[in-house]
Parts: sequence; structure tokens; C-alpha cells
Amino acid sequence: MSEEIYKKLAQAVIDGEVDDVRELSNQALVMGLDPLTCINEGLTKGIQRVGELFSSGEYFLPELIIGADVMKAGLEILEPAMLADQKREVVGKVVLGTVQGDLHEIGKTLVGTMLTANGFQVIDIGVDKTSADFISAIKESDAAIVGASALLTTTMLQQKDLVKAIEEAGLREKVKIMVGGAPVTASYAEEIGADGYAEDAISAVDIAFRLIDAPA
Ligand code: B1M
Repeated sequence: MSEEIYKKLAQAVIDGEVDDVRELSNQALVMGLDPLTCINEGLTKGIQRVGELFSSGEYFLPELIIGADVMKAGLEILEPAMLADQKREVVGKVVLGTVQGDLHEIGKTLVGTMLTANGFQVIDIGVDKTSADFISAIKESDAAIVGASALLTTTMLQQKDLVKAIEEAGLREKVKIMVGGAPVTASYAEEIGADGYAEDAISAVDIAFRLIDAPA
């Protein structure tokens, strides 16, 4: 039964059916399904398929935009359920954003939700943020970690720029840098001098705990 819901959630994202996604997300919660599994096995599979259809020329930009909006409608229902039981004290502050020139927000927001659910205070500065924006937020919040997301092969270069800008601002000893996003790899993270790389939102939580040397 749960498999069926995941498949229907994915299909609704592919078809751009916002009402179906809302109904299925609510139904999943009533059934007691794990919201994160619904996101990973349902909504994310759906948006990945939309990406493939876009790559192969079967879908165009409007379908990409609709797919993202439909996924966000599902996340609006499922993400609060992940935060409902959160009672931990704040373990550390994280400044999180998507780099300059990049408008992809879904993965970054999901990382933020998982960090919040695990006791981090997340300062989400949004998308298309310059290195200077990240630095202002680090200074204002005194964050222990900065997380930069990039979804495009062109914009992942901004992560390198951010590491350099943090060094130049004299903050390198104060803040740990975590990078992620679909085109980013562990070896790229190492090459640019970041402290950590996470493949997905769950591993981002593990990495964040490791970076501040705290028990998960
Ligand atoms: Co865009 N887009 N897009 N897009 N888009 C991709 C990334 C693409 C792979 C699609 C494709 O061609 N198959 C392709 C990139 C190609 C490349 O560079 N190699 C692409 C393109 C080309 C573009 C445009 C250039 C299209 C155009 O205009 N012609 C354009 C660029 C706009 C811009 O940013 N300047 C564009 C626009 C858009 C929309 C705005 C329409 C929309 C985003 C809407 C929004 O976010 N509000 C969109 C979407 C939806 C996608 C796909 C289909 C889905 C992205 C997504 O939300 N995935 C994407 C294809 C794909 O990824 N398969 C695609 C779901 C999300 C949960 O996963 O974001 O990977 P993800 O996040 C994961 C991990 O990566 C990781 O954890 C997350 C959760 O598990 N992670 C981190 C992410 N950030 C992290 C940070 C961390 C740690 C882990 O630490 C800090």
C-alpha cells in the first residue's frame, strides 16, 4: 500500500497534478507513513523523472516549473510533519543558501528541514546568493557552519568562490563549509577546500554533526 502511494506521488509530480499531490500527501500522513520516505521515494523520484524528460526534450521549461511547484505543494504538507516531534535543544547554527546564479531551492530547503529536525538552527538565506550575502549572514548569526547548494555545473564554481571569499574575510577558522547539490562530488568539495560534502539531506545532518564535533 505504501509503495502504491509513493508511485502515485511520483506520477502526480510528473503529470503536474497539484491537487493529487496534496491529497496523496495528506493521505500518507493519515496512514502513518514516514514523511521523509514519501519525499524520497515519491516526490523526488517524480521530479527526477521530470528532469530526465526535460533532458530528452519531451518536457520544456513550463513542465519543469510546474513539476517543481507541485513538489513544493507536497513538501508544504510533509515537511511540517518531520518537524512536529522536534524537541531538541539547538546544537549549532547553520547559514544555508543556494549560490549566485542558481535558482534551485528544493534540495537546499530539504537539507534545511532535516537539519532543523535534528536540532540545528538554520538561517536560510534563499537562492541566487552571492558570496558576500553568505558572509554577511555568517557574521550576523555567528554560525558554526555554512552550507552552499548548487544544482548547475556552471554555478558549482560559485562554491569555490565562496570558500575563497570566506578565507579573505578572515572567517575560515570560525566557520565550517559544507557543499552539496546534484553535480557536486566529494572530490570536488575537497579540491575547493570545503570541509564537508553531503550527497543528500540525511547525510547532510551526519556531516553537520561531524563538522561541529557533536554527537548525532
Ligand atoms: Co533545473 N536543471 N534548470 N530547474 N532542474 C536541473 C538541475 C537539470 C539537471 C535538469 C536536466 O537537464 N536534466 C539541469 C542542470 C544541468 C547541468 O547543469 N548539468 C537544469 C537546468 C539546465 C536548468 C535551467 C538552465 C533550464 C533553462 O532555463 N533552460 C534553469 C536554470 C535556472 C537557474 O538556476 N539559473 C533551470 C530551472 C529550474 C526551475 C526553476 C524550473 C526548477 C527549480 C524550481 C525550484 O527549485 N523552485 C528546476 C528543477 C525542478 C530541476 C530538476 C528537475 C529538479 C531539481 C530538484 O528540485 N530536485 C533538476 C533535475 C534533477 O535534479 N534531476 C534540474 C529534487 C531535490 C530534492 O534534489 O536538488 O538534487 P536536489 O537536492 C538533493 C541533493 O542534491 C542534496 O540533498 C538534496 C536532498 O536530498 N543537496 C545538498 C542539495 N543541496 C545540498 C546542499 C548541501 C548538502 C546536500 O549542503 C549544503
